[in-house]
Amino acid sequence: MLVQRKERFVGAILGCAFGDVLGAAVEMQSRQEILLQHPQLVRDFLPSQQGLGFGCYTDDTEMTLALARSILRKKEVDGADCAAAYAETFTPERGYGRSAVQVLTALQQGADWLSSGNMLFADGSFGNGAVMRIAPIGLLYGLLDHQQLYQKVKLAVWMTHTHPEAIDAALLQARAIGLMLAADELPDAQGFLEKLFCFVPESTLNVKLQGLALLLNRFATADEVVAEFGCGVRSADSWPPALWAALRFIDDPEEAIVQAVNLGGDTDTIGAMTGALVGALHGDQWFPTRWYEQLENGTAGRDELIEVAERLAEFSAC
Ligand code: R7I
Ligand code: MG
Ligand code: MG
Repeated sequence: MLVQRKERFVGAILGCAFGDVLGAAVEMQSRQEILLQHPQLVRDFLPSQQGLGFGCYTDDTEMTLALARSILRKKEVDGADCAAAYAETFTPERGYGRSAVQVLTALQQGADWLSSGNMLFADGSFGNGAVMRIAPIGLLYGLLDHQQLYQKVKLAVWMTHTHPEAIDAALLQARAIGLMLAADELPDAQGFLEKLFCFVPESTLNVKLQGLALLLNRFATADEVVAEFGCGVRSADSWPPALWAALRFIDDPEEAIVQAVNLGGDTDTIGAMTGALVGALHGDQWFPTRWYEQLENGTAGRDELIEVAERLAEFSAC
């Protein structure tokens, strides 16, 4: 497997966008509801539920792009600048979480990024808004040692997510993306998970990872994955299913994203997280033409996503 580094950066960022758009039209529908309407699974972009244009991405990709832009302009992960970038980019129509809307509005009005993450929930949000956007950190810093990576992740998410579960999930996804980016052959699922367990000892996510290992080991079905994790907006309910789809369909990135989205629940986010993982491994050669052509391509659309991904790759080589 000889996929170039730059292509893998593009794969991860566009993979995120593809999963986001594919899942957005059925976000928060259960797997049963989706299968009833789409017995052959959702495989094509559908008109948006939220009134977004056809092929438009949501907050998952918007925040990923904002994080990437901030790193590129500061040449490092700067918490204050990340917060400013999220606030600048914030488009409420793109379907942000309830607390996220409040936090980003406050940041636009000058709130302090160090304390903004506790506005709605005393312990911080455990929503998956931190992990959904972490791909740029995974691509650039995913193989740093635990403490260094933790600091980068924390700076990128603290203004919206201070809950340990949200940070742990983002840390794991960043590491997983780093591992995918570095892999020169298709990773073995159990070996891959072994490299993640030590990252979050004695935590909710560690227990979830153990469960995921068992499911992958016995080739569990998508229904069993939904029964085990729920696939809701909570970080610990949605990130493990995204990793399941990536590892279970590791040789077929399009199928991995399709399977992720059709789990139901937080479909755009699960799809986005799976897309970033498989894209970091497979690069850009697998892109389905229909997804590529239909992805929005106005301001901050497909071409800009590709350009930012390529600039991240160049920055990583410095
Ligand atoms: O985490 P966040 O950015 O949301 C991301 C999700 C993704 O599915 C996106 O596609 C988008 O649809 O939103 O936004 P938050 O508002 O921080 O968290 C999302 C939701 O998680 C909240 O609106 C709450 O319903 C729930 N939640 C909590 N509920 C109770 N107690 C998050 N933290 C808590 C909590 O501590
Ligand atoms: Mg979304
Ligand atoms: Mg979502």
